Amino acid sequence: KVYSKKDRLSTTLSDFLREKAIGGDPTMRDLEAIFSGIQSACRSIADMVGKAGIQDMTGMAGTGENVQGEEQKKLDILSNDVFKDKLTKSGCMAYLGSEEEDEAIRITGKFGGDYIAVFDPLDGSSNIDAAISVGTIFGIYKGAKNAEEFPLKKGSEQVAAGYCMYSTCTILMITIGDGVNGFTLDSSSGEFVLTHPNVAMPKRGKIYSCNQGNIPAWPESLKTYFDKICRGEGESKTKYGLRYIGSMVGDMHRTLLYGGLFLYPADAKNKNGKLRLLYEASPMAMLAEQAGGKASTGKERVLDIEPQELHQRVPIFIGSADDVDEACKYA
Ligand code: AFP
Ligand code: FBP
Repeated sequence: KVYSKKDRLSTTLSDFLREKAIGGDPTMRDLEAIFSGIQSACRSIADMVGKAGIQDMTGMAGTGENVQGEEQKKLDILSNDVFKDKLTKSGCMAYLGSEEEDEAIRITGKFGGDYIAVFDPLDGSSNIDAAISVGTIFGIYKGAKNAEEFPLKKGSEQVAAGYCMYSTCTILMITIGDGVNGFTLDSSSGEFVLTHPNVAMPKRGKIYSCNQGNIPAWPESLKTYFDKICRGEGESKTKYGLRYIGSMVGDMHRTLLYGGLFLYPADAKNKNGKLRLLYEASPMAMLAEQAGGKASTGKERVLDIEPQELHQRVPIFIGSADDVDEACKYA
């Protein structure tokens, strides 16, 4: 659908989803309920992130390390609680898998449903104390009602995915498998308003985004690729510039809008890269593909990976289609 500026700014996320559910498709009706929970959780997290400094919510929780071997911040825990609560109350969930929980959570009883949500409630949380952008990432799957164990599904089976970025404004970017649309939180009405309809990533960008401190541990072929794009000697003959926040949501938001390449390859220390397949790589890969881009491990499409465990890591090359194709030749 093509939106005029007036249409777009009068379309909230709830309107957008309700319109899609009007045909009576039961999955769309469920997604309406799930996204109602997600937007409510994101509103609360945005509020907490904004007030972290004045409400003593910066710093470590003192709970020790999570299953990733990372110290949990106070806001990691609070965001996780909010996200779990709102998703559960959607009444659609069978399982929840969170970065902050060792094991997946089974939802039964009156709130139990057929869907799986995997999420990182506050990704990039090491940036919070410096008031730098952070975000929530999520992927939604269907078909878990009768599953005895947490069903591990390929990213290509996601029925929806998205992220919410808490930055100069709060933006929720979503896909339900028919393109990517972005909604900005209007803090006066509390509504997410359609500000980024039908997002299309440029086929080629001129920005790369990676932790350059890891380059000495990269494979030699990737170092060659990197040298080439920095000198303007890559396939596009453009000299690339670096932008790296260290908060995947922020780095991916820019990549979706401006194009370019975000990469976290395997290196000598991080044999499978750093980013988590289920609640970082796969949701972002679905968004990238739905916006015309690509996402690869360097060897295979991220969305084709059969996951082995909830917290599995994968190398990732994601962004503009031509940039991902070029980088993968050196991966
Ligand atoms: P934190 O949530 O611990 O800050 O990790 C964020 C993250 O998983 C992802 O958002 C970034 O892209 C990536 O780590 C940055 O990792 P480096 O610090 O190794 O560059
Ligand atoms: P813009 O306001 O045009 O984005 O420029 C920002 C800036 O002056 C500094 O904030 C920033 O440190 C620098 O440019 C980045 O420059 P480069 O693009 O060369 O890395």
